[in-house]
Amino acid sequence: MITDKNVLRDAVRTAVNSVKITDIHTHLYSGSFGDLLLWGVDELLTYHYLIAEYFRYSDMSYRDFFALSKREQADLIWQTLFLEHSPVSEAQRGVLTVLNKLGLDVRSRNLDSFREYFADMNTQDYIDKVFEISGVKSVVMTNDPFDPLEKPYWDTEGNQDPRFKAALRIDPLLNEYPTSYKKLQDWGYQVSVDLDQRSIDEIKRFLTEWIKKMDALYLAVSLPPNFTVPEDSLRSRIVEQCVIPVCRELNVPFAMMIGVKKLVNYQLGLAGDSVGKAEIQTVEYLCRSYPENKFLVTLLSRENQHELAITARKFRNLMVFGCWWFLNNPSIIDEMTRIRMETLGLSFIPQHSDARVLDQLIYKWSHSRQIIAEVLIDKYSDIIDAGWAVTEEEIKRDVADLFGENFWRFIGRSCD
Ligand code: FIX
Ligand code: ZN
Repeated sequence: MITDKNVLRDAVRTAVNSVKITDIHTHLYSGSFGDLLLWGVDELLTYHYLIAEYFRYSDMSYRDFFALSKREQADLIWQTLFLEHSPVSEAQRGVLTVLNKLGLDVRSRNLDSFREYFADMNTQDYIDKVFEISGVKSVVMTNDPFDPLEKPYWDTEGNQDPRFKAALRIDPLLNEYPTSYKKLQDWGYQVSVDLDQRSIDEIKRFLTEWIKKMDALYLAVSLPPNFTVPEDSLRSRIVEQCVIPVCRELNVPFAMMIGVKKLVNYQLGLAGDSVGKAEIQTVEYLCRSYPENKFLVTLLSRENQHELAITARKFRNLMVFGCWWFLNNPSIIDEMTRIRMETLGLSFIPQHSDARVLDQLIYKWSHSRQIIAEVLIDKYSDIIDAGWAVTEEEIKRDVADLFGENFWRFIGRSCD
């Protein structure tokens, strides 16, 4: 039994640093998806987070920047954010962490030498290397049949790498039905824009067929701050009449990622989205009205986090996850993890990476492991001060729960 604080600190850090992670939300693809999988230093440098940060210093026109090659964009970002200013933001620091953990001489500041490291790298070998260094054992992809670049892969060989799991992403169906219904028609689903009963049934068939086709672990959507159910809207009707019944029948969670204000600066593209406070009463309504359904929820606004944790106390069919996007910064990860652990104990999923570039698994998880470990040390210390004692096995159990088992248990599957 551990009661000594130094022994505790070592035991927690060892457990957190060695746990194999299930990363429940990413934008990565297995090697089966060809060029859809992004990796390497130029992809790291042109991550949309860094593009937004680059324009803080640049008066180049958006059009001129996006007309440049990826290499030319990376050169500009490296020069501006790393050489002309110290790279202290989380996304800037992340690039350094990746290069450092790959064993490169970061202090050389020689971008071309970093590029040489990747020049002859084989994709599959690099996937193996990144999984090894990051300590990730499974990632859940974001799989969108409405994406014309991705759908052909699912219509042929699909995913061949068991480390990469699928999640069916349905933003166009829920947020743009008046246009996306035409694609469903093209694919042979008898739907119409007025969402009659036949359309309801056919949307359910689409969801069922694609969840099975992908072996999707959950159904996911990102939603605006004003997302409301119930309301007199196509989205609300599709959620309650199609998504909820199919998810219940197939026993897959509905993952709601709420709070995105799309393209507040449309000229920035992916980097142009922003944040707004969500309506927690919609989460309450869905969890209360559909107790047989399971809901994975992450909210984008810092101001939503305490009420989301409290809502999870009210509904056992709600699993809170991640420090999403603009929240994925050390100061906020620390705050959110403390709020959640003090409110929910260990019954939540503290983090996901949202990685868009394979290499980001290395930094996003290295940084988060460190923060979550320190919160755990404080919480174990508090209960030791109250006369409790913990064992090394219990620490490993708790850490395994936070970094994967809570997810697999919640969805009712094992990490096969
Ligand atoms: O909707 C989402 O899955 C968001 O995570 C993305 O749209 C966003 O661009 C992102 O990658 C944030 O980290
Ligand atoms: Zn995402």
